[in-house]
Amino acid sequence: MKLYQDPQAVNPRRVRIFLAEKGIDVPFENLEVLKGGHRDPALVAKNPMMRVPFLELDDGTVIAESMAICRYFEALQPEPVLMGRNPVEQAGIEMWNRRVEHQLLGSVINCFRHGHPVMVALEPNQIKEWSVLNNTRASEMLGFLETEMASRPFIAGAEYSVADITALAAVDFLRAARLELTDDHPNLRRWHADVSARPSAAA
Ligand SMILES: N[C@@H](CCC(=O)N[C@@H](CS)C(=O)NCC(=O)O)C(=O)O
Repeated sequence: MKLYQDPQAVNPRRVRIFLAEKGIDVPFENLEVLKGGHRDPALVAKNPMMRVPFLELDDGTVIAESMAICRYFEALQPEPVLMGRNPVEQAGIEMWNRRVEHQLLGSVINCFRHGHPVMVALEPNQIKEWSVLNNTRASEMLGFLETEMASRPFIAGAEYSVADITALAAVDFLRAARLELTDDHPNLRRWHADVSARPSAAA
């Protein structure tokens, strides 16, 4: 088994944190996305979508998409539970993970991809207005989450879950959208300090 990933990229970090929380050791094959490492023909043959991370199993099966990889490991090793114990928990965590993934992480990534000169390497047709709009969306989502986090310790409820992992990766990537947690986000700052103190955050 091998995880193809880029140590600098935000989506692979989600899987690295997930694996660290589970205490699962998977060998990494590191590549540099900004230098086109993921477009090497031998890798494209395995992973035609040309995105990282992707997981190659010993029988050659390839699993791409960060959350699909996390689901695989959750099924393989349920403890500690990161995706819910019962249908209601699972749905709630899925709901928050998707919200954070689409409205925060996705917005930060789009702001960066369409607004930063270095990202021309991956986004040759940058649309500056799309970058600006996504900056606003990310900022609005931070405001939404700030209100939500007044009433619970973790993103999806009383327990740490994969939704916290996605949110941590997104918040630590805010600088790419020229955003940060401020005095307007005391609840998010408290949450961020808590999840950052977990050893997995170093992954
Ligand atoms: N939906 C995918 C997104 C993966 C993704 O976009 N990864 C970025 C790095 S964070 C990438 O490989 N970009 C390469 C490119 O855009 O060509 C996931 O959740 O894993």
